[in-house]
Amino acid sequence: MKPQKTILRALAGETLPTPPIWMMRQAGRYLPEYRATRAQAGDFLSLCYNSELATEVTLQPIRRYGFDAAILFADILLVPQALGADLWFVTGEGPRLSTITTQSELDALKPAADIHDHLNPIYTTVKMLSQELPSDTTLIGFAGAPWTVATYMIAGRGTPDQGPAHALKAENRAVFDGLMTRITEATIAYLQMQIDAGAEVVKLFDSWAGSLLDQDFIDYSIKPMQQITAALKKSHPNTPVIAFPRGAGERYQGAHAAIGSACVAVDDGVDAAWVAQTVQPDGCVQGNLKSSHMVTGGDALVAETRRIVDALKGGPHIFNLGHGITPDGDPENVQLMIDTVRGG
Ligand code: 1CP
Repeated sequence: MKPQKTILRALAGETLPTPPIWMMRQAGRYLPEYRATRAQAGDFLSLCYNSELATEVTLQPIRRYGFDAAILFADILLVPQALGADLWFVTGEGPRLSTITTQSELDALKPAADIHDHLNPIYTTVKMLSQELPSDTTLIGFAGAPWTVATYMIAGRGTPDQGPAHALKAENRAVFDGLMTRITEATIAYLQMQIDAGAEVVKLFDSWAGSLLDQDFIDYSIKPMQQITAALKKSHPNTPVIAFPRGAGERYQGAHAAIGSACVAVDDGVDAAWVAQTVQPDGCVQGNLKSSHMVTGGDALVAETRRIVDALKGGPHIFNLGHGITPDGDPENVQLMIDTVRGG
């Protein structure tokens, strides 16, 4: 049977007259209603693990804008926490984790099969969403890709150049590879449970893929995402995967085939016309609009949105930003972007 929802049709390879649309970080601090619910939850992690409130913030941008997809409200760092790492958020700074840089620290992590008790509230959120979403809205589940998750587990925080992860890769390949394997196994198990709970699509965020050079990019960004995609194809053959190797540049070419994903999400570092010529012939593409347009708005936002829609109209395309909307984004600019995509 052919899919009915626009996002699923685009992911199945269909070229639509108007691209379906959603936005990375569409539930987030730029929305006053998100800030209110987050205050009610107390802190960010409590919001992630409170299924009612996580469902509420996932639905907020759907109610306000009618996006074609909702993305589960959670975080890529819940998997390290489920594996036994300590995780907390420092206000105004970002995440902090206990670090994994030695064999004994790696050995102390839980097996991948043991993550589900901890992550059960997330599966409950997915179930609640699949019941509450409008019938034409697609539910997207997600996880971090192994390299990106490993960069946080090794450094214990976000890093501008992923230096600590590159250093461990160079100095203790056995621990690095062991950690990558553990994350890969946990990610497969986590996404399988999200799909069983009702996620119709899953997305892999490799936000720091761009700092992997040459063969490392293949070995640590492409291959783990390929392994996860292949495992999901086996267990859940009808669930499309969106892969986002952010910062891949020219290496977006051939990424569909190398990963085996239905869709490749591109950041704003590549040109839409180049994407149309070299990436889109292999399958659905998503992304590309600079997030800063959500801050600045105006004619430039309209012109750039039209340019991307026009460049990618000859193939399967899901309209999105090249990265998440920032907290200083203006909710009215989001509406302007949507009106431009839908209204021409
Ligand atoms: O204060 C707050 O309310 C927390 C801000 C916030 C939010 C809204 C964080 C902390 N995470 C999230 C939600 C989130 N994170 C989603 C929800 C769905 C949606 O898109 O609406 C998703 C998909 C993520 C994924 C995520 N978390 C990524 C990959 C995507 C990306 O942005 O590159 C990464 C790298 C993270 C880690 C993380 N979580 C939060 C922050 C501030 C960060 C980045 C830390 C850093 O390196 O600086």
